Amino acid sequence: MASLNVNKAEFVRSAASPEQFIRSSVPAVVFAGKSNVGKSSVINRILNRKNIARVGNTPGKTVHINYFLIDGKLYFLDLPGYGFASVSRSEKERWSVLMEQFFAEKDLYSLGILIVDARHAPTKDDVGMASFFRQSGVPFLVLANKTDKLKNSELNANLALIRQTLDLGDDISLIPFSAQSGQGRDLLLSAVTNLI
Ligand SMILES: Nc1nc2c(ncn2[C@@H]2O[C@H](COP(=O)(O)OP(=O)(O)OP(=O)(O)O)[C@@H](O)[C@H]2O)c(=O)[nH]1
Ligand SMILES: [Mg+2]
Repeated sequence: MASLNVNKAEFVRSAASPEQFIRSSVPAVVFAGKSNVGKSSVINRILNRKNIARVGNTPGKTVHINYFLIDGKLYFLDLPGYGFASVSRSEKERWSVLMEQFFAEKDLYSLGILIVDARHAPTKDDVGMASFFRQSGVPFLVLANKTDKLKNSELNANLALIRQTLDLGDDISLIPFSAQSGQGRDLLLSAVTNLI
């Protein structure tokens, strides 16, 4: 298997509009999910970094598409989160325009990672995002993040509910994950390393 040195990661760019999107033959992984679900934290965990992707207690911390280049071989894209009720209307509008522009263009990414909250049933927006990924034809997988906040006895039932609500076929991986404890990191790392 190819090797990826995750300790060689750099922030490259924050894209606020299509002319700033990176178009390259280097494979790219997008991290999508509702605001505050832990997209930036998952990236930090994979990269063994505290805060290369900025983490916030305030939902809506990530507002642009942030590009990280890993070992010169792979991009990680930290997307702004959806579904945060108390951001302003113009802010939401800006978000949806940017996301539409991003997802309307072909070949901007080669693997989608949808992060949902392991503790709860997926939201309507999560369901929409999963169905979007499914229809795009680009491979994707789902992380159920924040498992550290669940009892082991609750986890299996929640995973079944997530699988059912998002209508995930048997071919789609659903990985229990904790950006806090590192659960699931090895599985995710091997999935992204497969791209290079
Ligand atoms: N307990 C626990 N907390 C987590 C985990 N992952 C993230 N968090 C916390 O959840 C909050 C949000 O994390 P972020 O990584 O900023 O979430 P995000 O999805 O990038 O949020 P936006 O950029 O606003 O869309 C922070 O307080 C994190 O410390 C996890 O696995 N376990
Ligand atoms: Mg973020």
